[in-house]
Amino acid sequence: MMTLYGPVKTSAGRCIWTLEEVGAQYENKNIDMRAKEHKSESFLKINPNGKVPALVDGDVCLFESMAINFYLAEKYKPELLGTTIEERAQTYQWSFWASSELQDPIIQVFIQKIFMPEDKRSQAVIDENMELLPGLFSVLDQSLANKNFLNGRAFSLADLHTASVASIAHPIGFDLSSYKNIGLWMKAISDRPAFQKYMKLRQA
Ligand SMILES: N[C@@H](CCC(=O)N[C@@H](CS)C(=O)NCC(=O)O)C(=O)O
Repeated sequence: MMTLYGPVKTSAGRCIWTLEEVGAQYENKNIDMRAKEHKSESFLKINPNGKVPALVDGDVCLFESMAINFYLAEKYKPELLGTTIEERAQTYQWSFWASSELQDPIIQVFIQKIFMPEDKRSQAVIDENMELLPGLFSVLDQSLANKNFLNGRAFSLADLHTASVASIAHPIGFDLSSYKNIGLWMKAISDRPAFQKYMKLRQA
């Protein structure tokens, strides 16, 4: 059976969501981040970066959450990649956009607001990154006009990767209510049984 290492409330969460989407059998091994288990000698053999998630599937050992998801989709549910060259291109485009454009400012604010003790918090870092978000979310909102999903046809890893980052807007206090297309898209995603199972695991 495959083993996915890492707590559901970290980047491992998007892999757990994908595992639920593809319906594969898996075990989720918790890694105690507070105890620095991700830096332990045994875990570094699995992911030499000392980060979660990591996936072990027989002889295959992978790090990077989105790469893990591409592997899972290819192996168990290829339609999640898109069914044509054009749809797969959309999946790559949105996955790279989510990880290289949207994620950084969101995570910078998340670190300041959630992890940093109040006396060490930098309002300048919060402000400069929050300022980037309206532009980024406008791009996403406009791209979703008259579409249920990002590739225009069906739910894919484009949606899963982008939504897994966009959903951090709420905990950092960025209001998405004026982005109507994003609201409808998130509602369609939240109706998915695999997403609901993933959310239940997060709340457990
Ligand atoms: N690009 C990586 C990021 C992995 C990552 O930064 N994971 C965090 C948890 S969300 C982590 O393990 N941090 C521990 C550390 O940086 O020491 C991925 O998507 O898998």
